[in-house]
Amino acid sequence: MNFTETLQNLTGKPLAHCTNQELYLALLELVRRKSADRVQPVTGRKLYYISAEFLIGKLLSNNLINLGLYDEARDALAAAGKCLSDIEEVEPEPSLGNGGLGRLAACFLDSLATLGLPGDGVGLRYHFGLFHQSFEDGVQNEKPDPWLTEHSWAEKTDITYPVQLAGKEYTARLYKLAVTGYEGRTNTLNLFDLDTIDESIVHDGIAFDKTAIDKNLTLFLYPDDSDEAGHRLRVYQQYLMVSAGAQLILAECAARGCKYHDLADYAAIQINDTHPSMVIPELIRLLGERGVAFEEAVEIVTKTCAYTNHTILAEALEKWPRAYLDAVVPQLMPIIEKLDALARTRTEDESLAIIDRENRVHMAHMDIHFTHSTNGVAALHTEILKNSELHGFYALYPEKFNNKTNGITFRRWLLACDPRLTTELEKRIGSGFRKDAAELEKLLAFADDETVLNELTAVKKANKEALADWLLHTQKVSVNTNAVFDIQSKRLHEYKRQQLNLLYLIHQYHEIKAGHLPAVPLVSIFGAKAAPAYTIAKDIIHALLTLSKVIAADPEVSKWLQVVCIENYNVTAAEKLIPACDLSEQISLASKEASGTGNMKFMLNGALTLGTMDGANVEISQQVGEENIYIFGQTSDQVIHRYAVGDYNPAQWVEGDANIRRAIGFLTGPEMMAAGRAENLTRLHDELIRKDWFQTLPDFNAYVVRKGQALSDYACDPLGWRRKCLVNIAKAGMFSSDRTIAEYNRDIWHLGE
Ligand code: AZC
Repeated sequence: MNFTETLQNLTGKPLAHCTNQELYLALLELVRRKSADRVQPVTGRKLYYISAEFLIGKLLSNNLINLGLYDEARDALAAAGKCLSDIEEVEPEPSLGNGGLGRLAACFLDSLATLGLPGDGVGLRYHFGLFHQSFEDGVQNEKPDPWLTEHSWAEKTDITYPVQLAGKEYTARLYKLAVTGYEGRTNTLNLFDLDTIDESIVHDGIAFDKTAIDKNLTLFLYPDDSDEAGHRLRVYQQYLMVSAGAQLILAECAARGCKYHDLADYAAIQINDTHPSMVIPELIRLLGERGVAFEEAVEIVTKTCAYTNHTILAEALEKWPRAYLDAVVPQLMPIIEKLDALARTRTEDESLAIIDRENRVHMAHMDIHFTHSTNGVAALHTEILKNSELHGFYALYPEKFNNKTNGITFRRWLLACDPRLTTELEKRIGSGFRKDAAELEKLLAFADDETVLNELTAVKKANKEALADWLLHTQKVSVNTNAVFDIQSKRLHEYKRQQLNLLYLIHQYHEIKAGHLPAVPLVSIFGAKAAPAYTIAKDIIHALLTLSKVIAADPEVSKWLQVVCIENYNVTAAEKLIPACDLSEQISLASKEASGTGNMKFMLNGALTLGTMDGANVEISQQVGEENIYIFGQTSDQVIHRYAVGDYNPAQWVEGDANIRRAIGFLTGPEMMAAGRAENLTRLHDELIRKDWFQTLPDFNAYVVRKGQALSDYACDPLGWRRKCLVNIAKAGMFSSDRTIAEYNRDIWHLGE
C-alpha cells in the first residue's frame, strides 16, 4: 500500500475531500502506529528523566521527519491539493513548559530515542500549561493555554498510582506520549494527572481557588506563587509527580526482574533541577515499604539518581519552609530529617545542611548529598558552581561534579524549522549531518565560495520574508525585510537584560533624531513571557510595547527602527523566528545565564551572536573564533567581583554618562508618558537608577559600540558577514544534543548495560 492509500484507509474518503482537521487526525493515527512499531525491549539500565517541564512543541512534523515519512506525506497531500503546513496549523502546541530547562528536556528525549538509548520522561500533564500571553493596552494579559483535545498525542492508560497529599489519598493516572527518534527507537514521555481536575474553576484570566487540590492540581505549570497557597500548590504538584513517577519506576523495574537491592542496575534517574528532588526521600520511603532498610535504601538511591543544576539564581534554588512539607508530605519529613542527620555526619559546615537553622529544607543540598552526580550545563556554569556557588559541596565531593554542556536537537531546530537551509546544506555537503552533526564542518570548504555565500543570503532572505508574512498574518505587523532582523527571544528576566536592549533602542531613537543615521535599518524583535507575579519584568514588556508605539508614530525614526513584540512566544513562534534571524541577542549579565540554548539554535540557523561572555556563549565563541561573534561587556570574574565588593551604585553611572542619562530619562519623558502608563514606566526608571541589580549600566556603552559594529559589518561587507554566518553553521555541530546525551550516557547513566 502506498502512502496515499494508507492515509485514505484512515480517513475513509479521498484525501481531496477531507478537511485539514480530518487529515490531521489521520496523520496522528498513522504516526502512532508507525511509532509503536519502533518500540524495543529494554535490557539493562533504563533512564528516567524527571522534569516539571517538557516543552515539546508541536509533534506532527517532527514525528514525520523522525519516521522518515515527511517527504512522502507532503507529496501525497500536495497531489490531493492539500498543504502539510496548513494541516500543522490544526495542531495545538502542547503547553508543558516555560523556558530553557523544559525545552532542553524535550531535546534530550529526541536525542535519547535517536541514539537508540532506553530513556523515558516523567512529568505532569498540565491542562493549561504556563499561560497564553496577549498584549492589551500595552500590558501583558494572561489566559489559560488549553491544548488538550479529544485526540491528543498523550494517550490515557488504565495505569494509576495512589498518592498521599496532606494525609488524603489521590489517584494519579498515567498518560503516555510516544517519542520516536530520528531513524531510532520509540521511548515514552510519561505524564501524570488526576481525573478530578475541573477546568471550569479558572476565572478572570488565570485565577482559581488554590486550595481545591483535587480540582486544581495540574491546571497550570508554575501556578502563581506570590502567596503561600501558591507555594504549597507547587509542593503538591512536585510530590504528585515524584511519587507517581517513583512507583512507575519501581513497577517497571520489578517487571523486568529487579529485586530492589539491585535497582541501580535497572534504573538511572536524572533529577532536572530541584523540582523533582523529593524523589530521593520518596524512593527511600517506597523501598522501606518493600523491606529495604534505611541505610541500604540511601545507598541504592544515591547510586541510581543524578542531579542537574540549571541556575545559580538564588530564587530558583528551592528552599521549602519545613512547615509546608510537614503539612503536604508528612510521610517524607522523618526521612528528610534522617537524611539531614546523615549529611551532618559528613560535614560540620552548617551551610551545607539540608534543614537549616530557620527550618527551611534546601532541595539542592539534598540532591548533592544523596545523588552520585551533580552537573552544570555549560563549562563556565560548572566552574562557577565548583568555585563559588557550590564550593563547599565541591570541596566535600569533588568526584561528583561534572559538566555537560547543553545541546539542541538538529531534527527540530534545523531539518524541521529551516527546510530551505537544510536543502542548501545537503546540496553542498550531503546528508550525513542529519545523524552526525560534526559533518557540518564540511561546509568550511565553501567559506570563500561566492556562489554558496550568495545562496545562503537567498535562504536567509526567503526566511525573513516568510517571517514577515507570518507577522502580518498573525499580528498585523508589517516589517521591512531589507532591515537587519535582530531577535531577543527567551523568558523575560532582568538577568537576561531585555532592558539593556530597550535602552539601546532608545539611544538609537535619539541618534536618528539627531541625524546620526545607522548603516542599515533595524527590526528589533522580542519574544518573551513574564511570570505573572514578576512586576518589573512586566514593566519591561510595557516599556517595549510603548517604545514600539512611539517609534511607529514617528516617520523620521520608523524608517530606520522598528520594535516588534511577539505575542505568546512559544516553540511554534521560535521555529518561525530563528531561521529568519540575522543578529542573535544573548546579552545576559556574565555569570548569570547558566548556558542558554537559544544561542545555539540561532547560530545553527546562520545568525551571528551579539553576546556577553556568559553560559554557552563562551563555548560558541571558542568554536567560531572571536572574529565570527560580537562579544562585549564585563566578564563573569568582573561581575562576581563587583557583587563581592558590593559598591555598585547605578546613580553614579547615570550622573557620569550623558547617553545613559538620556536613555533612562526618556522612560519617564513626555513621549513615553503620553503613550504608556506612568506607574509602570516610573517604576522601571527608578529600579534602573536605584538598584539595577543585573548591572545593565556598566555594559551599556560597550553594547552600543559592539552592536553598531555588527550593523555596519552587515551593511558594508555583506560577503564578509555571510562568511561569518557560514562559519557559525559549520561550527554548530558540538551543540547537538546527541553529543550532550552521549556524554551523559558515558559519564553518568551507562544505559542498556
Ligand atoms: C535554564 C537556564 O536559565 C538556561 O541558561 C539553560 O540553558 C536552561 O535552563 C537549560 O539548561 N533554566 C530554566 O529554564 N529554569 C530554571 C528554574 O532554572
